[in-house]
Amino acid sequence: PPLIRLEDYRPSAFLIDRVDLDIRLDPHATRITADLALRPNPDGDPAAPLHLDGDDLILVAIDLDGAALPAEDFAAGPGGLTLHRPPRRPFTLRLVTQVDPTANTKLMGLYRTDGVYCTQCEADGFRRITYFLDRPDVMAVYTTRIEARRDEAPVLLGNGNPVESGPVGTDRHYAVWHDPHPKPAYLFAVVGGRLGKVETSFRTMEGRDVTCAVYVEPGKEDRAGYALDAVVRSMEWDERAFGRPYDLDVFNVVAVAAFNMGAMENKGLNIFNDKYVLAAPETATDADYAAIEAIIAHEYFHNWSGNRVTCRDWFQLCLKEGLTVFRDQEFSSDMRSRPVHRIGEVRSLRARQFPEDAGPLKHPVRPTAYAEINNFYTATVYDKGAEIVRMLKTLIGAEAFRAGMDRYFAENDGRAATVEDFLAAFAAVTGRDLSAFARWYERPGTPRLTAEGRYDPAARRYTLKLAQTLPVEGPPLVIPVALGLVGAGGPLTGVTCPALDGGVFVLDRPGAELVFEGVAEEPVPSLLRDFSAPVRLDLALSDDHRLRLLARDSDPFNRWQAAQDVALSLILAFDPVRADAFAQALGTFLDGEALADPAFAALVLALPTEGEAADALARDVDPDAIHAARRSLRARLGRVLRARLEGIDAALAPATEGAYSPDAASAGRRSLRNAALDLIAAGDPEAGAALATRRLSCATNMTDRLAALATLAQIPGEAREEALAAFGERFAAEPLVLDKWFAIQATIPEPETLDRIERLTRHPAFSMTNPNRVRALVASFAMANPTQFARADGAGFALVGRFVRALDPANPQVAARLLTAFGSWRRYEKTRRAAASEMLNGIKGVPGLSRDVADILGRTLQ
Ligand code: B3K
Ligand code: ZN
Repeated sequence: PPLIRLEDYRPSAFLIDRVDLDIRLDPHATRITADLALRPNPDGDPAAPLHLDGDDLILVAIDLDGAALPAEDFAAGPGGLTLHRPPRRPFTLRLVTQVDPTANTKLMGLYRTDGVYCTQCEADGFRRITYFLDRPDVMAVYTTRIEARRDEAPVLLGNGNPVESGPVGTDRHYAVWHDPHPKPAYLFAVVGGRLGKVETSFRTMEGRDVTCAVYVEPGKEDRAGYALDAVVRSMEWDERAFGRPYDLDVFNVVAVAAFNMGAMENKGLNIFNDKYVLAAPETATDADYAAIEAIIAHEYFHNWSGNRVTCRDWFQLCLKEGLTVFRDQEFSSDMRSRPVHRIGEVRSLRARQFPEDAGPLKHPVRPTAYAEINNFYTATVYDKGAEIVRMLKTLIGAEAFRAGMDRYFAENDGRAATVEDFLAAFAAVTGRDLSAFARWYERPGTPRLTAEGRYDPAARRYTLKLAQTLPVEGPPLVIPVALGLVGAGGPLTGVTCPALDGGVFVLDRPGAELVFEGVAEEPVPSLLRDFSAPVRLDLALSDDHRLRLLARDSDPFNRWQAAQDVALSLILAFDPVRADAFAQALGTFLDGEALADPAFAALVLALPTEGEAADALARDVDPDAIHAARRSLRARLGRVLRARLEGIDAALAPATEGAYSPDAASAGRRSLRNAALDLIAAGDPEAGAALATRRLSCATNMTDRLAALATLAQIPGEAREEALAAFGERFAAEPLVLDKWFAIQATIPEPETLDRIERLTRHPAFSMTNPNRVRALVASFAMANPTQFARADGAGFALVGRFVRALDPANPQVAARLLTAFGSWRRYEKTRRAAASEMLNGIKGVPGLSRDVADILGRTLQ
């Protein structure tokens, strides 16, 4: 597929100031009349024809300034509309198009899910509704009239504020919405359907009364309260933390069953995957509640970072996504435990972004070329993008960061901006040159930070050498390294190091040497505190020294990291003596503070994943060997720590068995108790199975029920099969719960799992047209069952390949996302590598592949 390049960016030849839409909803023949107020762009090419984007459209009529346009003046097809001799003055184009929402299986543009009409326009879905300048730097004021049969769509929603509504004849009705804020087409949305709602009101810091509502499938209103509460908390927080008030009279969230991703920040009308809205203690886990809170916040925060200030072009995607992820992470950290949240952020960065950045799908946070933009909504753009914003804040300090954000919003409000505009605001408030820092946006790959320390007892001096290396040659990055020295009794005091500013050293050269004076004993360096930069750290430390950090460091992140480092080295090379020393240290840690901060303790007990071990190995990966090593380490820890784990289980029983509350402290207690159960089971499967079965029978919430089922799923036998069957029956009418059940079964690390998956595709609740079902059963297998996905006989790869091929004609975005599971295929040992290559090349031969799949495939094989 042809590439679109950043360097080829040109302003549009025309602009559209106003869009008046009249949408007559119909299951198969929805008619859209669009009145577009166009004018030549003074900054654009004055001689260019007018080309409007289109995708899968039927053109019914076209008028220019009220008169039918002669056929020789334009060319129209499903894929676009060109006016050969457009007026060089302001003019109005009326377009009538027709679409079939029921046949729209791509879930882009206007489609129907469970009878509800909804839209998805980012990145390029608006062109599937009408012909348009479908690019984010063309911003217009929209007025939308929606008409439908009242019985089919009693609720009609659009962007902005409701203006009027009323009957049309006997069985139809209409509603008009007006959005005063100019916006790009990707933020357009309409919804029509039978929906229930919960609502509340919020008064902004400016005194505006806003009606906030969450719309869900009728009958599920009692599961929408947590999302609604998260809306209100997000509004409060964005005022407090960033001074950003809401700017319309209504804020609507709609949950739909079939959605390609998590949610979408359409102006005033956020549309959500129902998985990230619906929650009740019996159906949602603590992790679900946390994800709902984070995604509600994320989409709401886009109202400023994305909507009021949008992107000039799609290369600037991180401008809204990285920044908004940073903002939602800060929100969740304020709502929950900051250190615990930070560890979660880094775990997911390492699980998804590090491998991406090390494989064929790697790209700069601001890409320079793309074939299919929907393939660039990646962990790199989102999560590494957020890390860049975090580093900027670390470098300039919280106050300057806030001042820079204020300036960025003030200067770019109503504009389509670039990464340069963002950095310029911070350069202006700090007087600093951020051009070297900007390299983070340009350079793909994860930098490596190497560190080596030397202690001179006579001089009471400690010297620390730091060096950075990048996967690709080039000038150095600006890496903030938060650090400190830890002695046998804890962080050392009385130490001086002039190169440090507020505990942070800024490594902006290939290498540097830091000298600490007044160091009374041999210290252990605690580097990259709070994970101050998205790099891989190479620092040779003994287990004793690492375990000193676990016990004594003041930085919670590095305490957790120390335990992870020891565990990872034991997974990669097992040693019984070291393993027992590690178990001892964990025991001491648990005795001292497990119950004081259960959420943190649960994270310390969670060993690095098999994926992380594979990522550390980087080549000749044998997932079976990693799995076996990790399993035996866990078994050993489970046995050595058995009494303590049982003690934790007993101590937390009263607190976790009472009434359910989704707050972070309660969730933390549940997570520690469930981590204890899982580790007991690792050490003694028989006892674990009995304990998990008992836990299942008395669980009062989905968190505990699912945790027990997940533990049991790892233990082959009757008890597991009975528990799985009972769970499947109990929740037969709950698709979102069955997704968890599909996922648990798809991730069982046993060869029979392939048959199980085939069987489950015939389960009445499974559906190839609902992305959540496909992700639960197939993406979970591909992304979270490393031994079976990468079976040496290639059967796991083949299974996923079949799903990619079957999905592609109907929903290319979901198919392409599934295919990214092969991103690390070259890192396998040679048998598996050959099997993966064969499968990928097989897909390559399929005629008519979508651009989405062809793009991922081409880059993966390259
Ligand atoms: N902006 C949307 C993602 C759109 C994905 C398009 N393929 C949700 C979000 O990041 O907030
Ligand atoms: Zn976003």
